[in-house]
Amino acid sequence: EQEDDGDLAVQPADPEVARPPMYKVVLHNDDYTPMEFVVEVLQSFFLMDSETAVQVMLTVHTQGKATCGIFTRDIAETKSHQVNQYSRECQHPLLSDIEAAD
Ligand code: NFA
Repeated sequence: EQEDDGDLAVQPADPEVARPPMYKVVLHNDDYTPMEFVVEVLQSFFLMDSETAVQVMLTVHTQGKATCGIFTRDIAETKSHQVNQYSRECQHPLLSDIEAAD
């Protein structure tokens, strides 16, 4: 007889199926992109509130780079590509890339 799991997701036995590899989207500093453009990018592509976006932007500015978010590989690649494409369209040199989170 079938047990009722209450429609909760039943986790598979293999932990690498339950927990896929995660990737950081890393934003890099440059000398030309306006700070307010970086804040706008962080708010629109990574759904940060304005205070968090300013903090992360200043970390990139002072440390050279910072993590904007951690996602599965497909999502991380898409976000990074969107940021780079939008920045290029706006004629700013701002760049992101991805790196394995663990
Ligand atoms: N360093 C840039 C400036 O002084 C600001 C910046 C911050 C650029 C974060 C890229 C990323 N205008």
